Amino acid sequence: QLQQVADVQTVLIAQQAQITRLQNDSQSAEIHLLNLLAEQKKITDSLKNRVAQLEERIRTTDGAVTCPARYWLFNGNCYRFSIDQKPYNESQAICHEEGGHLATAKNNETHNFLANHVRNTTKQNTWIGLSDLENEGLWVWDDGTLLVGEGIWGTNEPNGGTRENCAHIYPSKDYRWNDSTCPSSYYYICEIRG
Ligand SMILES: [Ca+2]
Ligand SMILES: [Ca+2]
Repeated sequence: QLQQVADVQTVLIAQQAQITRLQNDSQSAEIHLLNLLAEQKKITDSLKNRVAQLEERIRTTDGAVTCPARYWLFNGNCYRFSIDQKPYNESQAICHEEGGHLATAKNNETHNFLANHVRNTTKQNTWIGLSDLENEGLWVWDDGTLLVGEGIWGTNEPNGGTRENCAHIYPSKDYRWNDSTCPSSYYYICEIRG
């Protein structure tokens, strides 16, 4: 029986040693984990700072222009590409409420910026601010100025006469313009002058 007691003691001592070892292991694993977490937080913080800096630079690179949230800066003006589709007049009202108007594209550079964005995102019909609603054939920008020159129409456009009085970027014709029926629901682009 003494022998049995001695055996049990030996087993207990061995188990105690193992428990101590496991405790030490888990302690150092915990320390390691805490170090990793601290390291990760440092990296996350520094990335956040960097992103904030870059966003700030994008907003302010063009002179002193700052665009509202969701607006992109291009050549001193701000543009927002909608994520919803609306008839022309509703799109127009939304842009006006935001303090701007539907986007104008008075030169190739601006047209290409807008068209490329559509090409790289929705690839769908997208209203710009150009219509001949008031006088057939007289195209007026949503800022009240007249279209000067030919415009950047797709082949054989505009072709809709009094039936089609609102212009949009038209993926089917190389992302140039088409006159379409104003009640159609398309994506739209708002512009705020910088
Ligand atoms: Ca027309
Ligand atoms: Ca047309």
